[in-house]
Amino acid sequence: MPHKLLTQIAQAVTNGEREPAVAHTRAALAAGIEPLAVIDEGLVPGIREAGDRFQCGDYFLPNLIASARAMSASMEVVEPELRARQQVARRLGTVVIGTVKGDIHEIGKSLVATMLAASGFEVHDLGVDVPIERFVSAAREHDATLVGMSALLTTTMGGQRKVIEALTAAGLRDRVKVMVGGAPVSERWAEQIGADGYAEDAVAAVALARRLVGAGNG
Ligand code: B1M
Repeated sequence: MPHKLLTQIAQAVTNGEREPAVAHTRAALAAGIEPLAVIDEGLVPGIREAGDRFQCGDYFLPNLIASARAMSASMEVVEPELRARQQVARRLGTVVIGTVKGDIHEIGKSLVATMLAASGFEVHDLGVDVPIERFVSAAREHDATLVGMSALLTTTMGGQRKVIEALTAAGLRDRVKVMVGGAPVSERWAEQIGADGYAEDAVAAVALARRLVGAGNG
């Protein structure tokens, strides 16, 4: 059974209660609960419940926005803790990451970016609603070893394929590895569009990125 504070965090996020969500998050960290557990067992179940309620018509967009704000505010509290726990001396590679065009879902992408940075990658986060060409120019500009794309909507997933095609057209595809993720994305989709890998969550994304740059599992 999850710790009471984690249940309270989840409920506050689902209810879109920003101050309580932040307060419970601080309390959980102060109580010694690991930052990743705060995310995976508190914040994420809370936002997923809001999404489920939205899907079945119990919640409207303003509810979803309030939940997302409560989650984002709490993530701001967790992220420094997450980074502080990972002491990494060497640079594993350079990642350019963003959410594809037409898609403004930010939370999961930012979590992946934070975890990659905390694990020793140099990360350039392009934000959300990122045009195809921006991925290409940023990969070139930063001499990226990895390009990461997030998509949360079935209607925007196709943008991942388009970016891969644009990287190929720009002559960069054999220099960068491409990883994709996001709720509607799957291993099969990654294969179909010619990506180098798919990760289900932020922890898996770090393992995948390490594997793609040949850094092992350590
Ligand atoms: Co939207 N939304 N949303 N939303 N939203 C979903 C995705 C949805 C499934 C909700 C639902 O109906 N159940 C649905 C999509 C349906 C579909 O296409 N199949 C949906 C919809 C319909 C919409 C709108 C169209 C609603 C509307 O306007 N009518 C609209 C679209 C806006 C747009 O993008 N153009 C919209 C808007 C919003 C908000 C703005 C209100 C808000 C986002 C706020 C923000 O990000 N700043 C929002 C939210 C919060 C959600 C849900 C509830 C939660 C997403 C989230 O943050 N999850 C979501 C429901 C759901 O996913 N169950 C939903 C928590 C996060 C930690 O998980 O993002 O999955 P996630 O990221 C994970 C993994 O996927 C993975 O690791 C992350 C960490 O573990 N991962 C990667 C992600 N990216 C990766 C990249 C990688 C590797 C792994 O490598 C590069």
